[in-house]
Amino acid sequence: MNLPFEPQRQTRDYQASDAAHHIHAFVDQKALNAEGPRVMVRGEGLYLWDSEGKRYLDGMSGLWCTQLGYGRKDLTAAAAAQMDQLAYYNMFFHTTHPAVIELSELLFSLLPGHYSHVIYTNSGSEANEVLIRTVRRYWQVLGKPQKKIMIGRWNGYHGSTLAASALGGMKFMHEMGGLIPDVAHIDEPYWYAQGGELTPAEFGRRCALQLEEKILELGAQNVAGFIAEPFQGAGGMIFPPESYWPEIQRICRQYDVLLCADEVIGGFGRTGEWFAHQHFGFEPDTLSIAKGLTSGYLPMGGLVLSKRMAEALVERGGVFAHGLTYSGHPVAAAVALANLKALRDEGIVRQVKDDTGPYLHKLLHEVFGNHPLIGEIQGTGLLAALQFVEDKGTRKRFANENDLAWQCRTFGFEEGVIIRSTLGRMIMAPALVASHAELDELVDKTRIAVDRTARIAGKL
Ligand code: PXG
Repeated sequence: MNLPFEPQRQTRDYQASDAAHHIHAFVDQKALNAEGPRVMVRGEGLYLWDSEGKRYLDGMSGLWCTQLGYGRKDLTAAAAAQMDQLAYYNMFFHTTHPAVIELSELLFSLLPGHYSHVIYTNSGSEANEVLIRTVRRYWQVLGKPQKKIMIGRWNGYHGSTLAASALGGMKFMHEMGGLIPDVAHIDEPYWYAQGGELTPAEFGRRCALQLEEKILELGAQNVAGFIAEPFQGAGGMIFPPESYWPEIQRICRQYDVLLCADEVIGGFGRTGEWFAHQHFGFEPDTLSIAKGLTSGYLPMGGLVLSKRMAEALVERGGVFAHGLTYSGHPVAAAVALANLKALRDEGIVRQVKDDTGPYLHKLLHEVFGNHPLIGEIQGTGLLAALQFVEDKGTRKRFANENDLAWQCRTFGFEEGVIIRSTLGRMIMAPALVASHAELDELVDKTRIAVDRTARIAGKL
């Protein structure tokens, strides 16, 4: 064991109890029970240790959220101090508290100037639930209550609760009780898989024009908002062509449809900008945030509103019948404040943009630029996807690309690196504090996992 601690129980004992009590996320539970999940017991910086003492470089920041890495003493100290002082209070019935006020001051100092208000939640799914009601309320206040329909994208991901999964475009989630009325979807801008003979720019415009067609089909007078991730995360870390966002923005403005960016993954420095919409250069009306807001140390999310929306809701809206027990929870707020201060004061976001992001992408292009299994390298900042391909000339993908990617992920675990597999793409999103040496290790171990996968795919 290379551990500075001893796990308190045997791995098998943890696994048996886990199997007895848990339904895990997105998994065949019976199969997982037979295999037994890895039991993670410690984290420090970019590294995790499991109950067997094996060390992993976490190339996914947990679930795209531990911007500062694990084990930050300033965050634990902020939580402990706030717990001592005021462990809980709320924002109901005419009360507030300093932790949430100070967090919002800092949050809005980091955001572009046209945002002014936020409704805090405990998660990204909740942020998107709140989004639907807030957007509909906004149109009611403006005297257009029939504007109710939300348009999302196929293969988008906005969370796992009922309305959030309906906004998302994962059909297998819809089939498991995940649909609500007044939601529609358009295609995702995934050029590599769906672009055919079109250039990326042509394809980006084509995908954006689907929004216009959908709005006209539904009637602009019925459409409340369009929600999308600036780049798709869970759906494969897909970056739209450059032509996409300007056209989407034009269409939303033209038809008076709110542009709602889901920044749950893209927010808080991931792309080298504070928010991913800044990287792509568009101006959403709302931002759904979570994950990196607290570096994942405590659950917290929120819905950020533009001044225009907030002004209507505050000045003309009267009572908004909405509230969560834990909105702006003081301990989560104190941790978020410490987290954002660290990201700002240690220059971490700038470092991702100017130094570590370009360093990672240079490495990836050196190692995978001519790799027989990799057809495309996408991403920016500390965010990258490697596309598996069977035939580079035609961009033909493997029929079993999902299995190959899962196999690659398993090889990664064996090599001591955690990378994420999605349909035929391998994703990395390491903590924003990653050093050059850690990025070297991430790419090197990923290369071993990809080479092993290439061998079973007959490409090496
Ligand atoms: N929006 C986006 C864009 C997300 O990625 C959510 C909303 C929901 O957030 P909560 O906090 O309710 O989970 C997410 C969550 C993956 C993975 O494997 C991605 C997410 C969650 C779990 C796994 O890619 N994203």
